Amino acid sequence: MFTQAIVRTPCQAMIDGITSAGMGRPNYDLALEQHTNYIHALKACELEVTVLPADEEFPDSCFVEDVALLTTDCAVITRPGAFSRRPETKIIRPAIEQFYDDIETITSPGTLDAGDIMMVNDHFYIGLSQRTNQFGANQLKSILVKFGMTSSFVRLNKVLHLKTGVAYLENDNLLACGEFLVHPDLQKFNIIEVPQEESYAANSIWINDTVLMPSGFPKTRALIVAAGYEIIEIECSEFQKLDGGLSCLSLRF
Ligand code: CIR
Repeated sequence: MFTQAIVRTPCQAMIDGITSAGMGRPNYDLALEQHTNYIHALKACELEVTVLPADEEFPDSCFVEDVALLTTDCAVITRPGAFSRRPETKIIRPAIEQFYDDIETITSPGTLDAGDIMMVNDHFYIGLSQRTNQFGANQLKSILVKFGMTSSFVRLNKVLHLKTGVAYLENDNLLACGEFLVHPDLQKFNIIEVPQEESYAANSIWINDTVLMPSGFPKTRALIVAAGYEIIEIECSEFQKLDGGLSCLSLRF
């Protein structure tokens, strides 16, 4: 179970955030409204939510998931692969210090975005991506070993982050699409296959037996309901325009 979440209010500069989506610039007011609804959904899942203030210096800073990995035993501040996002680690640290005594860090030449990390109990799948390199992955593996946790690497080729394409929904259920459907290391799970035309819905999140998913993906919704989950749908079009999704917008622990 998770009890806490950390989010950061989107800043107006988000309209200049990094993107490859080709969907146009986000509408800031709509993004704020969607973010508020997101916070309500986290609270509806029994989480206490720490809301950090918008920071105009960092357009992508609402995507807090990438700058830290919070486990039951340790916190790790990452070193984001995108140069413009590296200083976001400094502004997240004070919030994490409220909850963790020992904080580990990923250091140069390592890069790692925690959007590439999928937690399955005490095992962590680490995506090797455009943002997470082998140095960063090796560093994280060593940190996790110190705390009795294991990890394995998953190379990805087609999407930004590992969790762009997979979401662990607990109880051995894995929501997956695209290249991850056939990945040998993931075949041990009950795979819930997200249809290609709904691939954005693979970035859903399990929180205390409820699945938060983006709205507008009826086939995936039906599959998740059939697997026995309660669902909360959230409109997140403005974050999709920045290659972001529901998981990226919070740290849950
Ligand atoms: C970026 O490119 O870094 C942001 N525009 C989107 C980050 C999305 N984060 C995630 O998938 N974990």
